[in-house]
Amino acid sequence: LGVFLLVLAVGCGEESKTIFTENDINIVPKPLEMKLNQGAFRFTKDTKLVAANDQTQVFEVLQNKFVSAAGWNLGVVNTAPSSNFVQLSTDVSLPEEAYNLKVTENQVIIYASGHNGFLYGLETIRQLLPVSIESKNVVSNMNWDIPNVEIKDSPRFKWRGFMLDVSRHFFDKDYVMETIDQLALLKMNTLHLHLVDDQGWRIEIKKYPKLTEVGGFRVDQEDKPWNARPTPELGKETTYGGFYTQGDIKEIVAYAESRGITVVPEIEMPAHVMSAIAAYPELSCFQKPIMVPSGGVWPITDIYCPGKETTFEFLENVLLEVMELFPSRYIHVGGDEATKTNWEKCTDCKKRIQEEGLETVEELQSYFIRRMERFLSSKGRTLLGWDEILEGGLAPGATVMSWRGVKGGLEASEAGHDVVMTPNSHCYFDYYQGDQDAEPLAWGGNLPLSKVYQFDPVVEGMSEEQGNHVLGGQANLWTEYVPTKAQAEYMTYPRLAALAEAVWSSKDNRNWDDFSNRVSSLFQRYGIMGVNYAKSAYQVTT
Ligand code: TNX
Repeated sequence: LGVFLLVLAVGCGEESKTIFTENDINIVPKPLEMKLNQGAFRFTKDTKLVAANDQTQVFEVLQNKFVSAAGWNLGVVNTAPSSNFVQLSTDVSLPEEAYNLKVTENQVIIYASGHNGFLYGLETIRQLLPVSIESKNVVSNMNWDIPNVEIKDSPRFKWRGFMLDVSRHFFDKDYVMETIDQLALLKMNTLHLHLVDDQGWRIEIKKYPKLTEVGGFRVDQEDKPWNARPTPELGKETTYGGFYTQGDIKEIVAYAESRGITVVPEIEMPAHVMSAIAAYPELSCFQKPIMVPSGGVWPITDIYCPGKETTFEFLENVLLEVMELFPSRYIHVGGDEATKTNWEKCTDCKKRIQEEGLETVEELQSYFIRRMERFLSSKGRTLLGWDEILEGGLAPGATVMSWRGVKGGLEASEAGHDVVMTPNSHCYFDYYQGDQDAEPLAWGGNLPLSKVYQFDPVVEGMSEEQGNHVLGGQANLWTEYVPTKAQAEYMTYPRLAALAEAVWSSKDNRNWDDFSNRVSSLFQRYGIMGVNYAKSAYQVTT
């Protein structure tokens, strides 16, 4: 009978499965624990995806991959057949975002307590599959095998973020969606959108239409160093701009949610808001008409006036619309780089200082942020701001994003506040990643892949208690010198992979040589997906 079955199997065209070794496994970020067993599971056109009805959406990414790369529409069912299936199995004892994966000859099971854990288990399966799974065209003669493994995995930090500055240059909805896909591949869970800055207001606010009609567009000026548009016609003024409608935002937020990602909006205040003041000059101290600048303005003195009640009414109305659109617990209010010379001269500001018993304009900024914090917390949200919000006294309940190195993070966590670490030394993707003469124009600085890899959100000098206040880390892509999607991808990948591992993997599992081996498989995936990653990363490993 044995011989008969063997002949039958060969006769049916059953090829032997791939034999995997440790070197074939290139998961980024590195899982917590992994054991490679002998044998493999083979996906076929009959493989079933098994889950309860309310979980089936989780399969979307893998399903789409198989449709494109294999031409198979894998069936989704509620109960497992006897073999050849991938099943989601709820295990409430697992922490949020954790998952266990067990691959055997005939079945694959992902254990998790909820949505994100299942998503991450499936992203791991995607990375265990041959890189051709990323293909947009059907690849024939492929064996879609994955090794028999047992993986136990969970993230080190709960905030694994990426910020995209859509103000200095505008990136359309499609690019934001693509970014979400790339974040999901790396098990990142937070997309911070920098929606407001001097150079452009990028979110529709129904109550104040001029914010986008006027503030969403600028006239490029050739002599401005930040005017890095792709092809400005020399000698001619060109209008540059764009914004997301509320409909676009709803689509982005829903798509991100389906991929396990929270979108955190940033509405800058009191500075970096010339676009808003260009639209509504009454928001500034002296109501001087200004234009949306096309390039850098320094110092930033055209800022909101905290002397007038109408400024706060405006901001509260804006935030009400923003909160309607973004379910995120955290609302980022910026707070950085406000030069307060107008506040020193403004009668309303002086009056406010006196009435509130304040002494300095720094304390007036603190008053400003505290008011916003009270407003946001009355709506059940948490205020998040750049580390300048520490100046003049931090608002109770505020969370701090430490960007000017780690000082702000140390100080805020010491005072018992939560922090997100995003020090420019390790997290600023607008910095050069290789030899400045060979690289395209960038902001400055030097941040090769290997340095991103060294990033640790918990820094020297933090007590255990302070460490517990570190929610995680985040990379920021400021786009003064990033005019196109291709350039944005070039600055983001593969550095985002290094950052993802820094915020996901355990400290013990982090090893640069091991990472650089694994990342080459990711390069192949980026290549197939058409992502313009920085190939120069190969040359800048030290
Ligand atoms: C500082 S980081 C800024 C941004 C610039 C960036 C350039 C921060 C809160 N403010 O406005 O784009 O440096 O690296």
